[in-house]
Amino acid sequence: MKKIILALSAVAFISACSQKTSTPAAQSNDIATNEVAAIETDGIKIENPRVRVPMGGTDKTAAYVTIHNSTDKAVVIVGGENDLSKRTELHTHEKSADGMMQMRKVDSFEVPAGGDLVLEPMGKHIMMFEIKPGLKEGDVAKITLNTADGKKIKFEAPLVVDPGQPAAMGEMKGMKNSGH
Ligand SMILES: [Cu+2]
Repeated sequence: MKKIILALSAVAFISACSQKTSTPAAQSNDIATNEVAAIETDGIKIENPRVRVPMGGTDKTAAYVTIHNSTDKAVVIVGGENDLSKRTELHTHEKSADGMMQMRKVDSFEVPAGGDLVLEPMGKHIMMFEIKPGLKEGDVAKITLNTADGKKIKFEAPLVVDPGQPAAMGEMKGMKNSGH
């Protein structure tokens, strides 16, 4: 079975901090640094992983990433863990009956066959509860996502003050600091 090990260079992480658009794939073959994210699941590629630096006084935050699935089978993510917080949950961000945007815990995310799962501010995200105190920009979270068929998707995500906004939400500037 073919194993794909994806290496994300430090350069890729820096660009993830400052740039909202895609990280050039060409950087993924630079394994000269230690900033390596190993992907154990065949056909899965991690792009633009990042974690929001926790807002002052809170012990929770969220992680975002784009996951590409180049296989012909959907990959279902059923949970995960990380080294900076005690609990990791899968959350969506949806409009409730009264019109407010609310986070909601879900049992799974699907990465469609030949498609992407985009986790982003104001959308689906990886919720991190009971985080370590004192985290700051530049710290790195080691995140593992578990798939329904027992595989693990592992990657490292740098902490950033501004994890960006989805393009479709660009005009909703007032909601930029909603936290998730
Ligand atoms: Cu959340």
